[in-house]
Amino acid sequence: MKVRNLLVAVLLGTLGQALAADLILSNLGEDFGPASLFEASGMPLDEGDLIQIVIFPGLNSSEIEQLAEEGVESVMAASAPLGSTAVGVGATGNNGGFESVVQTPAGTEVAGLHLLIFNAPQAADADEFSLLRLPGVVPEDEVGGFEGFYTRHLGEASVVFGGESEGGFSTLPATVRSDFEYWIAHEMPEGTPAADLLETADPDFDGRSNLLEYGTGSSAAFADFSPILRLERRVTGIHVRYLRRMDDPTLRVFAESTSSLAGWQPLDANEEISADDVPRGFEWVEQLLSDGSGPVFARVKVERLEE
Ligand SMILES: [Ca+2]
Ligand SMILES: [Ca+2]
Repeated sequence: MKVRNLLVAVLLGTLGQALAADLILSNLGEDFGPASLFEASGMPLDEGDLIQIVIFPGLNSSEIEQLAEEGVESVMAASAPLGSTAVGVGATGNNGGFESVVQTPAGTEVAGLHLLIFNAPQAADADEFSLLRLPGVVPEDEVGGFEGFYTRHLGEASVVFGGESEGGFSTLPATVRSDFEYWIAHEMPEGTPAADLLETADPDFDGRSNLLEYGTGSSAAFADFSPILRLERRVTGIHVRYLRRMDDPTLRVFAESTSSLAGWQPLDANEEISADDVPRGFEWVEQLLSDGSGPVFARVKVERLEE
């Protein structure tokens, strides 16, 4: 008898571990009002566009709003996904419609549910997104043997990032901040003295000012030893090659040369641009420096344009 009781307890325990709350999300049905999904242009999102259900562990709503303003990369870095679904799935293939069943983690109460909606089947291919907040808490699992179901309709959501109209919700182009102040605040640890955040400061003691690191793609927080400017000898002569930030219109990143270490001149001839194998917002620049017949010096300069 005792053995049998033990077996039942073990079995129940196993069931309890395996069960999880099922979260059912949709924008189907008329009772909840209109809640279709559109692009910024007003067209329904295509079938197959990605909808990611996420939570933001440890973040409050104003911190989440700030992340959304920074762009989709910041949102994704701070969020944890719960399954994924796509526009048209479970909605008889209708563009702009979806229905999704997602299992929440076993044995945990889930609060702060959000929907990330992209205008492409993969986040990396999307140039528009919206972030919607769902009310309520998904309860803990039913440990008595029945799975918990928690149903939410898109019409109950509120916009964190994106557009909203009578017809539903829409994605918007991502707004990625690319200014120096934003960059340096994320490069340096919290509590860094203000003097170390200046454009002219060199908090990692590698001889490169923060502005130079910002413009040429190195880190303000870690000493960099790889050269900013690489020289390459080719049949046509000696070429320079360097990384240049392109997403900040207040910045000018350019190479200069001199044959006498006096009278540096901007190197503006024969510029070749390549976007291969670069961080987002950067490009490789290659320029002919000299035919190799005499001594020549080159350097990269980063300047702030007058506003
Ligand atoms: Ca430095
Ligand atoms: Ca550095």
